[in-house]
Amino acid sequence: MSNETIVNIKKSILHMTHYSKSSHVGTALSIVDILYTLYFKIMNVDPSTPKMQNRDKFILSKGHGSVALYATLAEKGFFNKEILDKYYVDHGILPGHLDMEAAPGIELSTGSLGHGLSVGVGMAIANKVDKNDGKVYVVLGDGECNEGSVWEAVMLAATLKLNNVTAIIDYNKLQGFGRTNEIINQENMAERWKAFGWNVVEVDGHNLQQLEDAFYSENEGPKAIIAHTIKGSGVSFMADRLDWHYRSPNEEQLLAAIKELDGTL
Ligand SMILES: Cc1ncc(C[n+]2csc(CCOP(=O)(O)OP(=O)(O)O)c2C)c(N)n1
Repeated sequence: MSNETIVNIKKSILHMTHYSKSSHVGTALSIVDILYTLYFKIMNVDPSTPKMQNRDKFILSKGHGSVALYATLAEKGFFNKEILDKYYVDHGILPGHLDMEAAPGIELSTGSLGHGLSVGVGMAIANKVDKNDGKVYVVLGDGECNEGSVWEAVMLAATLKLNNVTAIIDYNKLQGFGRTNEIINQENMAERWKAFGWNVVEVDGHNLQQLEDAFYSENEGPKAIIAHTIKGSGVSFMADRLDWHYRSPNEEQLLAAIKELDGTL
């Protein structure tokens, strides 16, 4: 049996991309289990006080997956679900890539890949200086890890032994135009992060127990969770299919996807 909250988040993602005729539905479905685990099991956040001083902070560095974060924040109660209808439409509120001014709970504007971890490491340093015990969580795409700037942040966090930052690599093995490891090979992803001095845990990114255990596991320095995921997870005709990076579901596809998700409850 599926988790109802997760199914609701996935349905919102499908509705938003259908209604706005916008893309990145596969990107978003890839990370729903990770976002659910963070927002509903791990992070210290309070939707009624989004700027709480000692809160944990989440950065979706692969900002083109914005619909997944919008849907999760709405489900958690950061804002009214009706605002989801204002995604990527004329006179809308929620833009295609994340804007930290657009709605409560969005910690960083992202969409230009390769910057989220650097900012997250900066936040983690600031928390150490301020003796603030808030933690920082950053989700990166595997294609995004092609960006050199990611590795500058990785090296700095390891040098400073920042145990208050966790990177989650959404390792779905696809990017916008092909298979990640055929574009720039990162097959031994875990070994790479280990070699740079991070504590690494490798999990099935759709297994809630494995995800939760990984977040709770001990770490002396920065932690990287390599989450093996499936782009388009939960909708059989979208799963592991490159074309759903840019396509949006039409009416028929929307209904078929919702029916499939409802069937898992
Ligand atoms: C700096 C930068 N370069 C290129 C792009 C265009 N772009 C958007 S999505 C994408 C692929 C991202 O792949 P991945 O990080 O694996 O995320 P996925 O959608 O597969 O989950 C690219 C290259 C961008 N947004 N920013």
